[in-house]
Amino acid sequence: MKTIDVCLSPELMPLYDVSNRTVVVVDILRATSCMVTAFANGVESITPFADLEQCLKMKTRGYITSGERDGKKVEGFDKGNSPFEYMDNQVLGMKVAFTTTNGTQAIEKSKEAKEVIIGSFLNLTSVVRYLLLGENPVLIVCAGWKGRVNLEDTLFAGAVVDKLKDYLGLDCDAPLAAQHLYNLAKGDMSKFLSESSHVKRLNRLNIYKDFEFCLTVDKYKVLPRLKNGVLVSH
Ligand code: 3SL
Repeated sequence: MKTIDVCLSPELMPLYDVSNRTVVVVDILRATSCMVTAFANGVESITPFADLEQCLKMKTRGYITSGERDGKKVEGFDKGNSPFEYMDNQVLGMKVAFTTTNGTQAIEKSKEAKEVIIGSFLNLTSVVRYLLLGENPVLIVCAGWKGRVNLEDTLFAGAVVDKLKDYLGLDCDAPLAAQHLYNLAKGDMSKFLSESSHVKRLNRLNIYKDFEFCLTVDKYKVLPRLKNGVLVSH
């Protein structure tokens, strides 16, 4: 039976052999929600970078540059990490170079996987369908916060596990824990997350509307995937 596992922090990646797995990278608040929004709004590609300077250099090659650290847009970059900056033709047909505190670091750490796709609540069903039809064992990689576990990425992992539990075997207790948490939270995820560390962090930065938007389930059908180091959705 095909299996599904959850890596609750990128720091735990050395424990997993991903060479035969489909990895789903998730950073609900807000990197992967932003990426999914950008593809749904017609971006051509997103090149993820772990390093700020390398990302910024892509400006000279005609890329839109997106840079976030600690929740804030980095000086010199065109855009930050709010999904609302990637809507309404703002990135239509463009190539974006993207770097964030945790999300693009998690993508970087997943590059040895057989394939990498991008997950968020915004494209939950597209992710679930793809995993169901695929042949590879699955690993959901939660971006977390600077190596620490966070609730919102764990809830997304739990939602995926919950929908696939009758078809995929569970590798260890992390998917089980994520699934239980999701079932506790799913009635009101917004309330469940209101005390979480990153929601408090975003609130301190006066970022409120992104949180509710990133919890919207199945707003989009796109499924970004990594091809030769670049995210595309076709
Ligand atoms: O850590 C990340 O990659 C970001 O998504 C964090 S933030 O939501 O932009 O603060």
